Amino acid sequence: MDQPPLPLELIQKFKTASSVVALTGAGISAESGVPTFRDAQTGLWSRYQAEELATPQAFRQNPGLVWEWYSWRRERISQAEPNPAHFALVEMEKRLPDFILITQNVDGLHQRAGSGFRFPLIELHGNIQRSRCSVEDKIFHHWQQQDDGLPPRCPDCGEFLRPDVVWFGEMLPRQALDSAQFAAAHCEIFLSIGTSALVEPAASLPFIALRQKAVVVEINPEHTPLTSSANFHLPYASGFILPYLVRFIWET
Ligand code: BV8
Repeated sequence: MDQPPLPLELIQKFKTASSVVALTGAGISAESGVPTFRDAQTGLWSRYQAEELATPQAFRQNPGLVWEWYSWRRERISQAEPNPAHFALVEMEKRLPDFILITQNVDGLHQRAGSGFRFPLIELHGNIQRSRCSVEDKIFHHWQQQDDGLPPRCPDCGEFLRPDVVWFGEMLPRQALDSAQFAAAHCEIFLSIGTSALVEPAASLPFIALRQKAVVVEINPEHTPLTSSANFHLPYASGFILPYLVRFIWET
């Protein structure tokens, strides 16, 4: 695909901007081979909707099934590598006076690409590489996998471990959400990248930015509930357009 037309006004805005926020969703990891939430589940998971497994109710009813789903996802993520979109955001963090990355993703690919080395990387929905005691909330980075088909147990209290992620119907970590909302309320440019803009409260962040007259840019091949309100909609894959954007801003 030849060079995409990037709006000159947007390039100019980036050259003078002092604070930029990027919100990412599952779409930024799609080119790393990590299926998005909208993608159909594959294999034995094809009979389940992600939304029905990522809930406290599902874990209460069938902890083994939910734990197994996360083990399967963790295994797939371990075979994935960050893609050019992840690395383009690391470049932005290097070059911009102020850059906050907010992710809805739990795959840890932004950290593996190097994001968060200079400014906060806000994980709104947790991280699948961590588990926590389902009662005491203590965090574990390693655990002994059982062969009884049930989640491992907390070594302190014996209750099941659970993935350290935010399930549907659960509150987001207060500090992460406060920081994300503050960043959206004080930035000059807000990038919404690879998200269907459906899951709240993350989906409200670009509208907080719009209310304070930030320039909102949506990067998504599809249209979403944000598209009609965004100042710019770049209908391309993030792994294609973000490296171009970085090159145009700092190399032209
Ligand atoms: C909350 C961690 C307060 C887990 C996730 C009724 C009852 C209860 C709650 C609600 C309710 N109604 C509404 C709610 C609120 C609910 C919600 O928003 N539901 C939606 C579905 C309507 N939210 C919550 O429950 C949140 N908590 O509100 O607490 C509360 C409490 C009780 C009652 C009311 C309120 C918690 C939400 C967090 C859920 N956890 N993840 C896990 O991963 O297992 S969210 C999960 O969904 C992922 O994090 C993922 O990020 C997200 C899906 O969104 P996207 O990231 O956008 O991914 P998606 O697949 O949807 O889209 C991908 C996009 O990428 C597409 O648009 C595609 O076109 C694009 N794309 C594809 N390829 C590319 C690309 N773009 C660019 N380049 C590409 N190459």
